[in-house]
Amino acid sequence: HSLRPKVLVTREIPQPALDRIKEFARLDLWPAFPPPEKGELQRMLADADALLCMITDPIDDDVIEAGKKLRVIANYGVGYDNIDIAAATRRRIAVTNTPDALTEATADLAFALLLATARNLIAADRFTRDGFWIAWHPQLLLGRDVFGSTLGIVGLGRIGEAVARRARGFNMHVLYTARRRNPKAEAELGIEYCTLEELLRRSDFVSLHTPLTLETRHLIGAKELNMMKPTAILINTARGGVVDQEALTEALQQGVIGGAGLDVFAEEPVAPEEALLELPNVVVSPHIGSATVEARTRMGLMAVENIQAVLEGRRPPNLVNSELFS
Ligand code: 8YV
Repeated sequence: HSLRPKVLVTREIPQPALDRIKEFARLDLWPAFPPPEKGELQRMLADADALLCMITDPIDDDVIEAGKKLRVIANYGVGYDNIDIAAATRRRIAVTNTPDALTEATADLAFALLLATARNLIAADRFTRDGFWIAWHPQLLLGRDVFGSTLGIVGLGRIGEAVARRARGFNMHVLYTARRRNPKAEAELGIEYCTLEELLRRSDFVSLHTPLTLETRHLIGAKELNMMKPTAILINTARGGVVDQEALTEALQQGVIGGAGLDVFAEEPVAPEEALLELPNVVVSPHIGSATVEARTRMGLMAVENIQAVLEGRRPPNLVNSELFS
């Protein structure tokens, strides 16, 4: 029995995924709360063959070094900016992620934030509950048209494309910018490629869908915010680091842009600064892009499938450091 490999899981993920692990390995599940700190993670990794971790677990060189037996790091999420990929690759440890599993859920949330921000939905809910609805006024809680507006998508990967598909139903004109043009998506979705600057200047809504990399860190700063329309709304369900959050707060305070719907922040998991929260034209959520029962279950099963593949000596289906197993 003790010969079975050990899989360390840093948070309670959906039960079907935990059950699957027990079919081929020993499960070492970190208790519900608080999450493991670096030292504890290192200690627990000492005899682990596989690690299933989250975006809020920084898996740096030291943590990877502590995993003497470690063969695979399965990230519970599509973005893996929390993991030092180069360090893992040097030690020939496979890193995997969970693409596809959360594409539609995250695109749904991007649209939910877009609609909620454009139509002041959260303020309207609070207004109604708090007993302020004592008269009707034609200027009460005026928002902005979504139907027929222009949407700019920054980063046309799986999630960006899924957002573009939704935008068709709202008769939106969709602009996109990406590292590479995608003629197939242009033809299929009727979307228009342009530079970031042109996209920022023309869009009523700008939605971010890039990974966080050295190239995309603070991609949207003061200069870019100034290119946007004063009525434009910024949506971020990607990574907080893609936006210069201080510059965004300032732009919102000064009316440089019209509003923001944010699921991700410069620092997580903590509430963003009061200066941002007190703005009436900002809607926030605590990184719940993939938070549906279905998506999270798929993510769990996918991560476990990747772990099992590596432990059985097979190439995992969602390998990030593709130079391994080549
Ligand atoms: C996860 C995410 O909830 O997939 C991603 O990149 O940010 C979210 O789906 C998060 O990574 C938790 O690990």
